[in-house]
Amino acid sequence: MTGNLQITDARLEPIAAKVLAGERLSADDGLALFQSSDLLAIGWLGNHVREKKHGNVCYYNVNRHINPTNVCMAHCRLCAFGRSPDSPGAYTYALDEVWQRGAQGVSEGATEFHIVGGLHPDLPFDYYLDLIRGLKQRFPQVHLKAFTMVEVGFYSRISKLSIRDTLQAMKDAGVDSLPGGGAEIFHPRVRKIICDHKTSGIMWLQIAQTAHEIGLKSNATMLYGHIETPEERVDHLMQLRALQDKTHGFVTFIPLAFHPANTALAHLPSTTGFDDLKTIAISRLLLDNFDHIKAYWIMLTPRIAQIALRWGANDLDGTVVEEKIYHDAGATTPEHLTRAELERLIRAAGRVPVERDTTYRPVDRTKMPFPATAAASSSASGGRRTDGFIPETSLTLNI
Ligand code: V47
Repeated sequence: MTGNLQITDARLEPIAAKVLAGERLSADDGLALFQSSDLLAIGWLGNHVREKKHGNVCYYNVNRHINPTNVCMAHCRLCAFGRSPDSPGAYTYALDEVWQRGAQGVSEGATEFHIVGGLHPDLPFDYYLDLIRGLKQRFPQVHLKAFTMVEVGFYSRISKLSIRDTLQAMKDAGVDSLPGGGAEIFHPRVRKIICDHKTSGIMWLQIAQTAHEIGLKSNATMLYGHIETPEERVDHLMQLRALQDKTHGFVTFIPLAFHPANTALAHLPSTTGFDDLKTIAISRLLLDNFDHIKAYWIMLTPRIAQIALRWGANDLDGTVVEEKIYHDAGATTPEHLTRAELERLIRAAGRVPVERDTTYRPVDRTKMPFPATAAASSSASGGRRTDGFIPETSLTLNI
């Protein structure tokens, strides 16, 4: 049809024509793409849109994940991370532990803390607000991307504040934006099976809308590769696109491949590389109003994430350092890639690496050099050092 594009699935011809004309795709187009096996044509189209938006640049960031607790009342079937309070392996960090992890992150040059955790039955909302205030006070230069829509819904319940007031309190404490987790698949049929006690899809979208209305940007995700149908994937993407038309508050979309190990859905197979790449490309094509599509290397593996940079993705996420949600679910990827490793992956894909902050401003390391590790970590943590793991039973919470 054009240049290098070769289509073997004739059903993709009209879709390709629309993409090349810059026209919005319909839900039916999305379904046809998911039903097609023409991976090369779909990838070519995803890449076409990606290059129109971002040229040859691929972003990454230096971040640090902090998961304050894995104690969770939701007991989602999809999840291997959450624990009951008295289960082996249950933990909750005292606030000092969180700040110590923050100090470690800063010593590694982190520009972002990505903070998410379980729905703990006993922690008050003030624990989370103090956590944020403490991090902001100690590390004002670091962007706090904290708490999913699901956590916000839970905090609103325990604090008896409205969603708007809960979000406002988080913002006043120092939250800068929200990560995209907890979206899963919005359709109630799927939610009933994989996360029946979790915030509904409608509620997730309402909380995101409210966050955007009070000036908090957020990301969005889609957990795919379990029991959802292609129609339910398309529905999910269409609902995100419709909200983005209203608020323009989403920054990045991250398709998350389901990892079944150690979950109640362990009998399901893992996603395939074919599906991973197709989902990245189709997300890029359907979400025309999202600036960024992230190939989260932790879950895709660095190898597939690298290929995704030519299938529609323009971001690899970050250095991460400590990851629990996927590794509890059997991920065999490393928990940490250095900047040099991320840059090597990007360059080897023929892209130009750009370190970004959470708002996609380039980070200039000549102006923001890496601090000396020992000094930063001991001054910010008062010299205290533990292995960072506190069993729930022996915990003294600083709240
Ligand atoms: O909300 C949980 C998913 C999410 C499993 O916003 C699982 O920049 C696969 O949202 N297999 C958390 N997925 C991760 C997340 C995220 C990651 C990276 C960047 C950003 C961002 C957000 O992980 C959860 C859930 O959807 N999840 N268990 C599992 N077994």
